[in-house]
Amino acid sequence: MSVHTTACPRNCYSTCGMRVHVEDGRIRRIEPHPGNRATPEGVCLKGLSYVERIRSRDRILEPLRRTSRGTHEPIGWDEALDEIAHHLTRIRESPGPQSLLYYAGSGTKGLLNGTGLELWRLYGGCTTTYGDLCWPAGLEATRLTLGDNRHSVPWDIARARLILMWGKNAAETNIHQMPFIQEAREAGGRLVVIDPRRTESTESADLWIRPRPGSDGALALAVAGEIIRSGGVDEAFVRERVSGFEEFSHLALEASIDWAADVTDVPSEQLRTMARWIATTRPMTITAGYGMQRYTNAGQTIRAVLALLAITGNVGRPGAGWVYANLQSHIFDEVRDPVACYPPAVPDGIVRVSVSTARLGRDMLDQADPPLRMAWVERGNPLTQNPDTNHVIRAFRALDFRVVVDQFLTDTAREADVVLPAKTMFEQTDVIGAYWHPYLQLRQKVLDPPGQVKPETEIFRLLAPRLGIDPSALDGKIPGVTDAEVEAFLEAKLEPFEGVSLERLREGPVLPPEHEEIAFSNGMFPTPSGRIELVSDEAVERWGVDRLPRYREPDESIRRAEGRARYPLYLMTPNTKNRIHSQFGNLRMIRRIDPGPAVHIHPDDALARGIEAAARVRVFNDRGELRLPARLDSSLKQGCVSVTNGWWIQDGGTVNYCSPGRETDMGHGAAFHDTLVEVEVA
Ligand SMILES: Nc1nc2c(c(=O)[nH]1)N[C@H]1C(S)=C(S)[C@@H](COP(=O)(O)OP(=O)(O)OC[C@H]3O[C@@H](n4cnc5c(=O)[nH]c(N)nc54)[C@H](O)[C@@H]3O)O[C@H]1N2
Ligand SMILES: Nc1nc2c(c(=O)[nH]1)N[C@H]1C(S)=C(S)[C@@H](COP(=O)(O)OP(=O)(O)OC[C@H]3O[C@@H](n4cnc5c(=O)[nH]c(N)nc54)[C@H](O)[C@@H]3O)O[C@H]1N2
Ligand code: SF4
Ligand SMILES: [Mo]
Repeated sequence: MSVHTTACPRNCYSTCGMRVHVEDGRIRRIEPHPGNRATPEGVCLKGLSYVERIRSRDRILEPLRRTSRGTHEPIGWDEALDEIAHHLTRIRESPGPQSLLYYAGSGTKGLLNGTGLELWRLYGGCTTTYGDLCWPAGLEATRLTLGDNRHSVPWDIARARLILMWGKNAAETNIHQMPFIQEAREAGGRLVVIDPRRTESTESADLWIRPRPGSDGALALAVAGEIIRSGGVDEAFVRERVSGFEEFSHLALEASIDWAADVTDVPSEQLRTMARWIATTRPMTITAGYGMQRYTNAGQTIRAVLALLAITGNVGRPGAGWVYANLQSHIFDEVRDPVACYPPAVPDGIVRVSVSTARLGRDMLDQADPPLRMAWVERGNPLTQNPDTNHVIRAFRALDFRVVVDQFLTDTAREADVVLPAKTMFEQTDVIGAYWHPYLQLRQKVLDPPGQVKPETEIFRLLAPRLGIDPSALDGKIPGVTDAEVEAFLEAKLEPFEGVSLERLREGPVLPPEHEEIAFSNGMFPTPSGRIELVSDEAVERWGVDRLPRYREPDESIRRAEGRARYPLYLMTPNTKNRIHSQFGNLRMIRRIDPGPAVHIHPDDALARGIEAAARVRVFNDRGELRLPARLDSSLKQGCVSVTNGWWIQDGGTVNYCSPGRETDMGHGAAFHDTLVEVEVA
């Protein structure tokens, strides 16, 4: 039996540190790594399901080629790579290398993820995406306000006396945060959860506020106004650390509680209670999720929510602060600098960054000079996960040739001409960061890849000579194929960072250099004014929004007459405990718990439509439709329906048939939740 340090690389707040016990080439046990102070409880059910996942009989173990019947049959690596190289060489000549779309999703974390783009640069170029499906409106709003995306260590929230969990369902999506919140509550702290749905997180709340979707900006402004009126402002802090308070306070004072109660559909009394608690309780931490920043007004919403911390002096102090994204461990990539999410102002002539992730389908179809001919997809399942599925399908089908690298025959892989088998987290060593806790961790190789599986870096090494790329050009850009070469490559990347080495990472999680336990405790904010900015000229210049976080209805809203008339219901598509987006749901162990998609609808909304429990219904709008069973559910806010995100088309339909290919107001995020639908008996 050997025991290895590793970490779960899913796009998940927790990024659990773990120790795996391996015997006879099999994982026998997975236990928490004691060096990760944020995840002492160990992995979730998904983590345990890796034992099934890596050996699943549905796993792709060899390259596959699509047949004329639309099924996939095995082919050898040489044949697969020769065919791919043939098409790549053909399109490089005409219409040019940028007719290749390189699409990389968030299926796994790792420093080696960057090697793909290195290959395409050597090939001659490609087209790729900008923006992100996940969190960028909030990242950008945070950067504009605080100057940087970092927060205090996860266990600091236990010191808060008031916690606002805003648009987040940590009990399902960040399970390791809940014990720290519980600790705060046991010490007398209070928890307010702001979510239109009743969730496992709202169950522990001392106050549960359920706003109409997309209206949180109005809520935050009115609560700020009430705090200002009641004398709850930390004047010394505002004087020293905040810029734009005067202007902001005019805006907040205009936003009356009665106005906000009407806009948000939250009783005035609850808004007043929330304001009173904030005005009188210190320290306060706000832990904000990514759900509420997938609206067309979301960046401005996040700015308004951040203002509640700024005016009450709840930044840079123990137990206080903004828990959104802690990018302190992102020492390598460019996520930290959200400008990397934007299309470059000056194109480099090699990589064309011209496709918005949020508008993937339409933008793919619209590319010209050259138009797109071919796609290479890795770590992503855009047919299921990107908005406006019908356009995404059309755009993929309009190409000459598609390559998908994945572990399973996902909806996107099914469209591919060639599918290449992907490694799992246990089959190649890599270094990963996290976005909630601060640790750098080693995702260590503990098993050889099964069947014919090869890690992406090896695929690139094999493909390069077929594209006429001299192998020496890959040095320092793509590691060699042996384990020792991969480790040497990683070691060289770690070299500039003091105290971070493979040797130390093999022992356990490592804090990044210059780690800040309490974020912004030095009172320095890297904004233009050096202070927390409630007014932002950059917001105007870059995004064309108001310099103040003024409230605006989302584009798709029942308060806009044109929306309400035809499609009166909000389609919510939250994340759920036993899957990460489109991953895990195909495993038998998970299926047993969550066998298929269903739409949850409030009994009154169901009654008004003649929908009975378990009836088959059609959820639809102008963009598309889903047909699935209904579940009557009084935990939903009336006027909202909900289908969990991540179901495959082959399971009964992705929720994104109905969502719009539309960007958020800042950061080039995807406004998934600006989605109104109607439901009827199918
Ligand atoms: N188990 C599990 N964990 C995950 C993931 C997963 O798929 N499964 N995904 C990971 C990833 S990539 C992400 S981005 C995060 C996402 O996890 P979270 O940050 O928790 O975000 P969501 O689940 O999208 O939404 C959270 C809550 O926001 C609520 N919400 C929706 N609209 C609004 C609104 O207008 N106002 C308010 N106040 N609330 C609203 C929803 O009802 C939902 O309960 O989780 C990560 N962790
Ligand atoms: N309607 C709606 N849509 C949403 C959301 C929502 O809340 N509502 N959430 C959005 C959010 S926050 C996110 S982050 C995205 C996530 O969407 P995606 O970025 O597409 O991520 P996943 O579905 O997690 O994984 C994509 C694929 O990566 C594969 N994969 C895993 N590891 C590897 C590997 O090592 N190599 C390769 N080649 N492949 C691998 C998996 O098998 C999986 O098929 O979805 C977004 N879509
Ligand atoms: S999916 Fe998230 S909670 Fe589960 S093991 Fe991985 S990092 Fe931990
Ligand atoms: Mo995400």
